[in-house]
Amino acid sequence: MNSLILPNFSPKCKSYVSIAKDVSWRGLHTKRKGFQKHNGYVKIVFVTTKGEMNRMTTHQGILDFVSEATALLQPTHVHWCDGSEKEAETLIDLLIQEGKAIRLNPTLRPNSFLFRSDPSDVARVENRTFIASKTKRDAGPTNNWMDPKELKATMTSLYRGSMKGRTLYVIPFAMGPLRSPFVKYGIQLTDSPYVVLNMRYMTRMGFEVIQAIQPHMSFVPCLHSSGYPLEVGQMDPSWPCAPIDQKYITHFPEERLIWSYGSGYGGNALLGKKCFSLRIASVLARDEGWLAEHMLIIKITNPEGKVKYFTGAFPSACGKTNLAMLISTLPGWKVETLGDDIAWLRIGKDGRLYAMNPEFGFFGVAPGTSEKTTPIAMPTSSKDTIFTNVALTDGGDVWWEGLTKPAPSHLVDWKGQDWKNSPTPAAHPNSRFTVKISQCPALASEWESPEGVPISGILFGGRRSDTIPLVMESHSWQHGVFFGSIMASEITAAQITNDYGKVRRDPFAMLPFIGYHAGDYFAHWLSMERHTEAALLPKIFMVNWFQKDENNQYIWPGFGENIRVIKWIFERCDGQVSARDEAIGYLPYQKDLDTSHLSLTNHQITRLLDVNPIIWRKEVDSIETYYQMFEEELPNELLQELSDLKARLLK
Ligand code: GTP
Ligand code: SPV
Ligand code: MN
Repeated sequence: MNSLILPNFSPKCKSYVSIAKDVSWRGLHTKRKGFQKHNGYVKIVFVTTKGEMNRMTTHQGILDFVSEATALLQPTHVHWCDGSEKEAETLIDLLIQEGKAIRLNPTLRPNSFLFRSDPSDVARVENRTFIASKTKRDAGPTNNWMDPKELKATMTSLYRGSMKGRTLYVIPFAMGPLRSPFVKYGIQLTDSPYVVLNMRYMTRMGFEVIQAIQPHMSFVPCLHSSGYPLEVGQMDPSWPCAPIDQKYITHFPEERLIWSYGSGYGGNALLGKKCFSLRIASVLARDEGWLAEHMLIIKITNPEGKVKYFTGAFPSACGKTNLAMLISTLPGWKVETLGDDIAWLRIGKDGRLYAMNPEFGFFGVAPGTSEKTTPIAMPTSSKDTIFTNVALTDGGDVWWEGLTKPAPSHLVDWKGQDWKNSPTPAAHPNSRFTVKISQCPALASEWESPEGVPISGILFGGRRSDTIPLVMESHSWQHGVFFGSIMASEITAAQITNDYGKVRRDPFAMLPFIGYHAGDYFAHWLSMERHTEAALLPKIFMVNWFQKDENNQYIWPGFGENIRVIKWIFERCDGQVSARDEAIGYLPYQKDLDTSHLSLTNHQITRLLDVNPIIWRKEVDSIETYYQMFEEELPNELLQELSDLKARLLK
């Protein structure tokens, strides 16, 4: 262990010193060696296994950020996270002691824990998520905008004293492998030990990271408070958070700054994920000429041993993790994982588009995950896993809807209540598991390649019970960007809203994650073609595993069988198969889509690959209406694609 509690005090920040004087350390590092006088300030020295260090960093920006935030938040303790095993153990012991975590049966699920969130704090809160760019125009029509000055004033008063009675954890983290030229750094301050433990799996975090942030390097300051200060004698709930109207998940894109208040859950609180790697990173990407996307990354090997890499953008809870961990049902075809949620894409020296996963772990949806649907997820989460809002079995293991049939006769549900075949779900529909990506047995060996991997094809998808066929390919890059811009999906439990199941447009699966004007974002996607040769860019496909029949049943078996669609896509990228040139794009000839040994009727296969002009004319009308929100900022190329589609449908 090498941990250090307090940095050298910045002489600029007297308030920090006064707080430090009050520290009586009872928490994590009991081996206090003593107080020392240093330049007139009190310095606390702790014993660490790497010897005595009097600071984690000399980076003045980091020191100032921590000390100014400390003065505002007024925590009782400050803890600089080193990311060590020992530190994680200490934190989990503390959480168990406080009744905030449950240790699962170590013989069934070693070193794994269950957390139950407050029932009001179960997913990202899109209507409390803000892009506070200087002008409203720059946030565009898809974001909630607030004036940055006004928002800062509101939040500063919420933040003031909001860590009273709590420890402030300083989490140095990196998005991307440390040796990658594209790595980006962040410093998250949080009062949630649950967040620390999750960040430790989801990002590269701790001592090595802070050492890597050289004094001249920039970092994204990420401030997170659960919004539940503890006054003396006050009871600490098992999941501290603020009421919904006091939750703020906010981004200041010009300053590359993230402020989050009041929620402890997922993308609201693990700030390296959606806030940094998508919302802020999309702004960096626009300025620097790359793409930050809500995408999985997979490696496909065909029976001849030929390898291709693909990315896939599907909205939340629409199958990225499942596809990333697919086990092929076709002999000789293999899928390996490089990422399940976020990809950063850049044009490489050879002109091809390369993808890198900036994350270090999975924060996967639990319900629907089973030996049958996602066999790889089972060993992945068999140990060293944090579960949130799943059910607890009498044997001290976890359970969720879809894991086994029938359900165990008795469970404790995600709210901590007895559950016996009750009609309400035992696990919350957005319950999740957090694990290091390295625990995935299907991980591709090149997952940490510093430059990323060259992409042959991009898949866009969503939940559509009709309209979108099983698979289609775009006519061109521009037509592919049109595909991305018109993506739509039925709303899932991954976001808090009253509109579950309703179809909404979710361009590029990025609706809640584009950190600037979506019209500019479309233009940025179109511009990639100008930075390389069109032939070197990936081909773009739209897929839909979710078509339903008259009885509301999925027609396509999905999951492992999706390899059949991937095979067609692979072979299209290789120029091995031809395609039907339809009004909406290139579609497979039935003979080229391998449906052997599936119990699909001819009628069903035709239906899956059907283009219904009547439905599509309605779709065009709906796209026209949707496009209006972008006004003058909608790139002409997309309007052109829409009018070309309309003309083709009328032929
Ligand atoms: P986020 O982590 O929220 O960004 O989502 P994700 O895209 O990684 O979602 P995930 O893969 O965890 O999606 C889970 C849901 O999609 C579960 O309910 C699965 O049962 C369902 N799902 C995934 N693949 C398929 C499929 O091929 N067919 C059907 N019918 N359902 C699928
Ligand atoms: C999503 O909702 O797309 C997720 C989960 O991946 S969260 O990190 O909570 O945003
Ligand atoms: Mn996601």
